[in-house]
Amino acid sequence: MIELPANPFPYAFDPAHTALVIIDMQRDFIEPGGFGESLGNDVALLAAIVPACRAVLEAWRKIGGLVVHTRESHKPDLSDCPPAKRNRGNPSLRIGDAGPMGRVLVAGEPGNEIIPELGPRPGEFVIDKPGKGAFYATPLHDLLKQDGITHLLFMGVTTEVCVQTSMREANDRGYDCLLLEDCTESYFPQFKASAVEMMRAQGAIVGWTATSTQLLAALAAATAAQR
Ligand code: TIU
Repeated sequence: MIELPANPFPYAFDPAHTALVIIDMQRDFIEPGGFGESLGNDVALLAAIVPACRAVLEAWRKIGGLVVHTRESHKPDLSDCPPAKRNRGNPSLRIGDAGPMGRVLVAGEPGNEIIPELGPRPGEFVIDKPGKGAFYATPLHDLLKQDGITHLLFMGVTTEVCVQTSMREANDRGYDCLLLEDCTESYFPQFKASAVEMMRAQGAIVGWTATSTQLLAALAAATAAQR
């Protein structure tokens, strides 16, 4: 077991039963011209977490941990996109419309890809999800159960939308979840701060939070102890 300082109390996990879940680090949310910007957001804030996410991903790969990437992604015929989702907020570009990075939030389009810095490698799970949560209408829970996964480490965007929804879904399915605070971001800094606080409140009602530095130190200490 590896234990690290976390909020509201230390978090312990066995890497063999833990997955790193990276939520929606897609060009559609992080680069100009995609879905995030079409909703009226300034996308510049989100790119700042990429180096910290990359450091965690590399360390996690080094210890042989399971990696899950998700993409908010719809089928080209939009049969998995409820009209309520497509029309919500009267965005400048709706899901499925052609934008500067291809059709917005549609599988296979350039904007729908995970940013190259965090691109998936063979053997890692890539989950296309039509909702905000990673478990709704996806095979994720079955895949994690087959691999004996009980603990999830979360990174990605945006904190209070897809990350929080996914972490709540995971918590209800019995996983012990840790959110890496500096590896998640929102278009609204106050929403990130509130989401982080509300998830760890009430004795980790949704899960724990820690920094990437705390996780990386714990992984390094565990690796050194094995030598
Ligand atoms: N709009 C917003 O903050 N987020 C999303 O629509 N999707 C994700 O969080 N991935």
